[in-house]
Amino acid sequence: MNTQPNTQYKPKILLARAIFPQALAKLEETFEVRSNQADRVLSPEELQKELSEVVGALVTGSECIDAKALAHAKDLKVVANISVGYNNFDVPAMTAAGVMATNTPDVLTDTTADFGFALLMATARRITESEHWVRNGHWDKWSIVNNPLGMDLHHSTIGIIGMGRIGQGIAKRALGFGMKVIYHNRSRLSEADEKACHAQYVSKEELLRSADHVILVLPYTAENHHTIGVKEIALMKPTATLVNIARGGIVDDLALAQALKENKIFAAGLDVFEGEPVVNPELLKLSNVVIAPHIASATEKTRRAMVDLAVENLRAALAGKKPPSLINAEAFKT
Ligand code: 8YV
Repeated sequence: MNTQPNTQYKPKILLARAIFPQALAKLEETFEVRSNQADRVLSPEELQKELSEVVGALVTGSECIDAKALAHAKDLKVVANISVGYNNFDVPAMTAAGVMATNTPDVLTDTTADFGFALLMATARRITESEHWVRNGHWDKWSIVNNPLGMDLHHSTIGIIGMGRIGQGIAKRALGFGMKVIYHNRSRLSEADEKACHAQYVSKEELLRSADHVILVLPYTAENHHTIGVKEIALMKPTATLVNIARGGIVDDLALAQALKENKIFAAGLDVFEGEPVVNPELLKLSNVVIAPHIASATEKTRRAMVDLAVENLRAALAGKKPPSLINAEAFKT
């Protein structure tokens, strides 16, 4: 019988947020894991200190990985985001520090597209507002006119801003509802992809003017901060809905709240907010906005797949292999 203590060297990694216990147990077989199953968001100072002591880190959109966070991270080789969006990464700073950056594309595409459609339907058909109406005792009779009347989705025009994988997933779902699909994107899709989505490329202004339902699915960058503000909302139809499943900051939340209050548009569905988890109190006062706590990718199956892909990225990077979803190829040294 081997009575020797297990002296196998385990590289130290940071797991910045809580994950599924089985996934943590698996990680602990290979790594010394500085875990945070309490799920508290680390302060920038705590994050900087943690990163100075590890060779790899698994983080989420709540952890900002910039030059300050990396200031003392001399042994750090990889930061794997458990998220497809990576606006929490300063990629040039990571590359300059020789740190590989990875994300989790593909595994959440369908789940997120499903949710985009669910939020759109809830918004257009006033589902959460209706539920509150019933719970608050207002339903005393069936009525043709005196109950929450919504807007149709079927055979209307959906305008998708941001036509990546998730945007295309939403377009394909819209076809089942007989909707006309128009889109705006940094670059136009190939003819084959446009055909597969039956989608027509238009300018942002034309999209805002002609869509019955506008849905935002673009990545957040400094350039598209407040892509939707007072000016853009003014172009929309008074009967239109706006859905944001992309990132807070893409919409000027205060301008949107004001527009919804004045019924400049019909309703909004929001999964993401400027300064989340704090939601602008002006939005919270309104009944024509459906609010969700950033859950577009939140099914158990998909969250497990996101964790698994992030771990695969981390393991590859620490084994000297190219991670499957490497963002900054320049940081990969063979
Ligand atoms: C994440 C998301 O859950 O992947 C994304 O970009 O918005 C969500 O799926 C969130 O960013 C937390 O990391």
